[in-house]
Amino acid sequence: MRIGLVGKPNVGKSTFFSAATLAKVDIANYPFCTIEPNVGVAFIAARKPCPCKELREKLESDGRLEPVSPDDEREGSICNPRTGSCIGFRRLVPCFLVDVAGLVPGASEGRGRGNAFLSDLANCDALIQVVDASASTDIEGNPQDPAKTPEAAKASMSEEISFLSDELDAWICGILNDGWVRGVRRVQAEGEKGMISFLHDRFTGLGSSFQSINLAFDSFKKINQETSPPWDWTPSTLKSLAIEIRKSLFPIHIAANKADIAPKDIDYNFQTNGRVIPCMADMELALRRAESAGLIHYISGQQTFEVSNSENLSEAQIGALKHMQERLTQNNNTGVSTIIDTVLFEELDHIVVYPVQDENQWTDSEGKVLPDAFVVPNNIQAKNLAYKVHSDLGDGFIRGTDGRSRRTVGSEHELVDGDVLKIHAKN
Ligand SMILES: Nc1nc2c(ncn2[C@@H]2O[C@H](COP(=O)(O)OP(=O)(O)OP(=O)(O)O)[C@@H](O)[C@H]2O)c(=O)[nH]1
Ligand SMILES: [Mg+2]
Repeated sequence: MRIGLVGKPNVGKSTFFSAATLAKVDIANYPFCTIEPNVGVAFIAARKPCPCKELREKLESDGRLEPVSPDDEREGSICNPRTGSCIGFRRLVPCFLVDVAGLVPGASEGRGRGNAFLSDLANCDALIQVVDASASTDIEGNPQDPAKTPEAAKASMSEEISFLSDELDAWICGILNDGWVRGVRRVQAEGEKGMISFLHDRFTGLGSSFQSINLAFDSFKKINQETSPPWDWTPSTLKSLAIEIRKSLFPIHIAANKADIAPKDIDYNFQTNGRVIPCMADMELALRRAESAGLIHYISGQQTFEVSNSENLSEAQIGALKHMQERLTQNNNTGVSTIIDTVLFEELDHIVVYPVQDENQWTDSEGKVLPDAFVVPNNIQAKNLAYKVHSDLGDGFIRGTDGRSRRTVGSEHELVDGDVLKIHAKN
């Protein structure tokens, strides 16, 4: 799973990236600070509590485990995650983020870093467009006076949103145009099937699947008024096909960043490409760093944090923390993990499942409890999950055992969020 961070320069993409991944990257108040893309892993909380909660309850009721002690650093969690972590049954699962260079109008024609920027997005499953809710930067990312009214801020955000989708559309349209003559020949020979396989071939480099191309082509057919055969299609018909392909390959949600210095009372619930979620990336970064340094206890996504040891803090630090708490109270949270969570679990409809080797103890061969948490498409079939764990496990798949009901399940059994599954396979 890979989410791309896109947008004009100087909006806070790298700040968002660094806050979410805690990777050190260059951040600066001038355009094109980032040139080569940064790739990192963000850890996001699974929506359901880790199954180690049920395991603990069972062990406690059997008298095999003492109740959680108040000084337990893991707040009751008893799993052993191989990646990520679990505290208080809040299981963190990995999601790749890509922070790319800023895009400027004309990128698809080679301005800025041109198509190279766009290729950085090729393998992303979804995009988060970071926009400047404060309008303190112009469309090319140069600092300017911030917007004074909510209307001005919204107009500026809308301009950013439409310029970015225009650039993506132009890029996709270019790829489409490039092979169109060949594509049309396939349509002449094979009809619609030829069109679908042409589009699929054309966009595999961008991560297309038959499913995504079919979806795009179906919605294109609904809006396309032109009845002529594809070899006679006008540029504007091709453009509308490109738009549907873009929507299908790159669903976009909007992080309205710098909400801390944006005009008050902006209604972020406006109609656009995707959902708009107000963000304060640099506050998230400051809080996450303070948490790492042991100064505060902060759980990303929450509206509040606790100061661990105020004696070690300077006056200035205490003042800054107080200021951040006020902002957090006003805005609910920093928005950073909220938007990743929305993209991962709602837009991309993914779930978290736990393959184990022992269906009774929920352990692997070394006795590690619930070591793996896989982020997979909702309703994934048991055999497909086996392939994600290891290709041998998929090839040799015999059956599965549901960790809760202990029932045997077949290769086509569909998994739901939080499932624990033992996979039986030939060696
Ligand atoms: N007030 C405020 N400033 C922010 C926020 N997020 C980032 N910034 C500032 O915005 C400026 C640009 O941040 P970057 O993260 O470098 O922006 P970018 O989008 O990666 O920029 P390029 O790499 O040049 O495209 C820096 O001065 C950040 O400190 C925020 O939530 N609020
Ligand atoms: Mg950057």
